[in-house]
Amino acid sequence: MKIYFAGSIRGGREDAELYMQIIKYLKTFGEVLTEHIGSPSLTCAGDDGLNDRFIHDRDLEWLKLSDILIAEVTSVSMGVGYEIGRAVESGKPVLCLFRSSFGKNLSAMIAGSPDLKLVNYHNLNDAKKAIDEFIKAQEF
Ligand code: 6K6
Repeated sequence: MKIYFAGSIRGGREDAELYMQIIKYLKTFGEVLTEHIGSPSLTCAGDDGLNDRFIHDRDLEWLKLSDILIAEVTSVSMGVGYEIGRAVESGKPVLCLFRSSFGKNLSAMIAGSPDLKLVNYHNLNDAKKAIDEFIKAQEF
């Protein structure tokens, strides 16, 4: 199974360590095409040498190749929202993981979408359970 993990980059890297842990768990189910999202060396201000058009086209290609999208949506990120919208439009199963205890409000465009699965969670173990259930529910 090919998995697209989406997490904030320019929206802020506060959760980068958590992304890394989630990606590590996702790798037990299949190939994570966006493993770099968890990298501590990827900063919101940094430049990894790639231009934006290249990143956009490459990431959309990976999204097309993916069987599912799993997004951590606690940090507000325009790119993650865009990827969720593109995945929903192409009929991919989408799981959004949100930590409501963090005190942020989730966009109504995610919280109100009937075309994705939204799970409120508190810690990594909760996230793992949500991932287990979501993957089990898919028909591959
Ligand atoms: C590197 C350092 C600063 O900005 C970059 C750009 N590099 C990116 N590399 C890979 N994927 C990216 C990059 N920028 C955005 N994305 C995609 O959008 C990822 O798949 C993330 O899920 C999402 C993050 O969007 P923003 O709006 O938080 O950057």
